[in-house]
Amino acid sequence: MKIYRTSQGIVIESDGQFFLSNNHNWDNYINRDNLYHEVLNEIQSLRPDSDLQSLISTQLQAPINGQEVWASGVTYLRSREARMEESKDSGGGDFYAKVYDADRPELFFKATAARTVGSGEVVLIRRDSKWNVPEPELTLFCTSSGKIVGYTIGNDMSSRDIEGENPLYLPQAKSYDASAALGPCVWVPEHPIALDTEISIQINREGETVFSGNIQINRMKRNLPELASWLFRETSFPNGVFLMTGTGVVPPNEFTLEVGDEVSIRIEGIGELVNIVGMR
Ligand code: DO4
Ligand code: MG
Repeated sequence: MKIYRTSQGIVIESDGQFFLSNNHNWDNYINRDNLYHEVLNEIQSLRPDSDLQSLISTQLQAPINGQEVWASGVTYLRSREARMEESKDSGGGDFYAKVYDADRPELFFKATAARTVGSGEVVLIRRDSKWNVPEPELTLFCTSSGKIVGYTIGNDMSSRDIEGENPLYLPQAKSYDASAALGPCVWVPEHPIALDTEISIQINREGETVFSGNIQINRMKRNLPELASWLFRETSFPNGVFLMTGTGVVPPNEFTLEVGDEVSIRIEGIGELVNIVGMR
């Protein structure tokens, strides 16, 4: 089932039917280890309402409130190659090669809810960067106990020139206003996501596709519970946390985003996250 956050409340989609929850507290709602079964139970006492479908298209919000967004890095070979290329002049390449093979993954703080946008909203590129890309990433929702109960689509917007100049600039390359997009929903399946699930991205500019790519999550070097368990070492998340799991699709080096581009990321089972690129 899918859980949407809208300005009118929490909407549940199950087997093509839509239900409005009586619960309005997003943080309490999603932070439950038995989320799938509890929501399934809840909808037994709710009446389906097909009008809620239009509510989702007009009043959708990012599926985040009191959670933080964290991100994983260099979890796919393609990401390792891309980072090594972009940082070769600064001598930073070795760090990426080492972290790909190390036990401890690269995990970094990405965004608060205030810096995260939902589907249909604008993601930003920085004024002080000339080389920007979206990063399409399967994103986990982990409850406060560390259990993965849901999944969403994430866009880890990144400034490759800032990151490539010096790995210590990573927080500036990755974390700024509207640098994270999540949505359209939190998908809560009965069983963990299938490893042959495909992530795909398309970037359109003035009606033409200027980049597209795809990858299956089984190409990831690490497994999903492993990433979640490293995140929860010594760090607690009272409202649960979103964890982006890294990108396996990186456009060629000559590509950079432009204002007005439309970035569309699809993950089977979850849906589509669509954002327009802007600059302040
Ligand atoms: O080390 C840089 C960040 C890597 C990243 O965001 C990714 O691999 O997705
Ligand atoms: Mg990333």
